[in-house]
Amino acid sequence: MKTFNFSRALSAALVGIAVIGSAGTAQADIKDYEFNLVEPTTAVGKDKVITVRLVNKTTGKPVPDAVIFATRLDMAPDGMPEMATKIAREPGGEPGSYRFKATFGMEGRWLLSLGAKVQGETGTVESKLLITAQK
Ligand SMILES: [Cu+2]
Repeated sequence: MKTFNFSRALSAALVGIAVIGSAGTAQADIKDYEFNLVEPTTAVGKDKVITVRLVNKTTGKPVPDAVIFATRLDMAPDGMPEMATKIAREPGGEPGSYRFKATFGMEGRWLLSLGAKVQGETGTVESKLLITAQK
C-alpha cells in the first residue's frame, strides 16, 4: 500500500511540473501587457467616465476579457494619498477597453491604480496611470 501511495504522489508531482513547464513557454509574458488612458485629462465633478485600454505591447492589439480585480483612485501625485475616491466599473466600450466611473472632487493630479488578470496568462498586470482633473 505504501508503494501505491508513493506512485500517486509522484504522478501528482509530475503533473505539477508539467503545469509549471507549460506556463513558462506561454507565448506572451504578463509584462507584455499594459493599460493606457484614452484621455489623460478629465473634468472636476461627479460621475466622470474614464476609459482605459489594455494592450499587448508586442502586438499592439487590444486585450479583451481581462479580469480587473483591483482599482484605486487617489491624489497621491499631489501629496494627498489619503484622498481616495470611489471608483466603479461602467459597462460598455469596445473590446479591450474598460470604463470606470468616479467623482473627481478636486482639481489636480490623480493616480489610477489597476490590477488585472489576463486570460491564459499567469501573473498580474499592474498599472498606475496619471489623470489630471481640470476645472
Ligand atoms: Cu486632493
